[in-house]
Amino acid sequence: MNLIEEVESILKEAQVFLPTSQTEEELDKNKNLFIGKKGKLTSVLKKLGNLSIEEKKAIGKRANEVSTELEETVNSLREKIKKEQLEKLIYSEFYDTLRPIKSQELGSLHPITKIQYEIEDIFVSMGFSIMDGPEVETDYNNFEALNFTSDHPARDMQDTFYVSDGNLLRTHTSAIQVRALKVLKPPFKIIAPGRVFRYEEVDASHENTFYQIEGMAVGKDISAANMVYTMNVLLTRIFQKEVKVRLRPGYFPFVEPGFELDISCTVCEGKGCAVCKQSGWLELLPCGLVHPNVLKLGGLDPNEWTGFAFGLGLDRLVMMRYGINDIRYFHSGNLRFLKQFV
Ligand code: FA5
Repeated sequence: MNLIEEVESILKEAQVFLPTSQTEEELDKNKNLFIGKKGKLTSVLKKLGNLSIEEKKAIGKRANEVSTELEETVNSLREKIKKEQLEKLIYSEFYDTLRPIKSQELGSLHPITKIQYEIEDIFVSMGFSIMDGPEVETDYNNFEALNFTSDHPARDMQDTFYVSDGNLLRTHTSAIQVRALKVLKPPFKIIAPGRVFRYEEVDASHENTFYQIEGMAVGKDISAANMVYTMNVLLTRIFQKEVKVRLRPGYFPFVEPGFELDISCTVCEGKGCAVCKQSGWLELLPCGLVHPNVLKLGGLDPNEWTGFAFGLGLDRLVMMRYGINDIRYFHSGNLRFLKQFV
């Protein structure tokens, strides 16, 4: 084989061999076998020494052409390898979010959230709007504007977590009454569900973090009868039956008159248990007519406007509905407990 034939055979061999490369590294290694410093083409050129100038020129020219052609082959093979690798990567990382999953992998709403949504529906059907407020509140919204002056003894009824900047973790959703009076034009009817915090000794019916739903209606000639009717609609729809309730006087600085609506304990059917502290009754729904001072601080004339307000303890309502005998189950993370409500 003369040298020009050798060059042609190197070209042919390379064109068959280079496409077998699987990776860029392999391709580079294979490329060097043909057109690298120690490659086959270079070793042919090393043999040119004894040939005539014309022959050297002809073989040199052809060797250059072959080298360029192989360089182009390598470039296009490199692109092909890159594309294939990208496709492989995309395919291996592709996650089909719509593929069917096992039903037991699904989570579900917490029983407190479920009842919250139910209550929201009941109140929305009665024309109430839903309001929200922050969990870290000002002393003014949580106490002062609700007629608790700074030295008011009623502040002791709600042991409070204070934040270092003087704000506090709201002890009740009543703080949202103040926000409602600030931003809404009467007449209005709102409910405001939310998480509240108290520095409480935890027991079967007391948590330090629990849920309330506040309600407030402000308008002309709103009376206690409107309030009792609204509470009755709520409880009948939640319990799906007549539940025994009692109304007794209750004291809250922001309502006058104030009431405690108690419900006959559904855990022990009124006989007495740890949840109702053996009394047969559970304090569930404090309520009353909005105090004139609260209306005044909210910028309304109490001679013109009246209203009612209530603060429902959501955790205890859920306990009564399902006969749960300890409030601590709710945040225990006990799946056997939670799965009962799926
Ligand atoms: C209040 O929080 C008043 N803001 C309610 C109110 C609103 C009165 C509007 C008048 C007008 P009280 O501290 O009683 O009131 O709490 C209300 C309800 O929250 C209670 O009836 C009870 O169901 C629930 N609750 C109170 N403390 C706890 C606790 N530590 N753990 C679980 N639930 C609680």
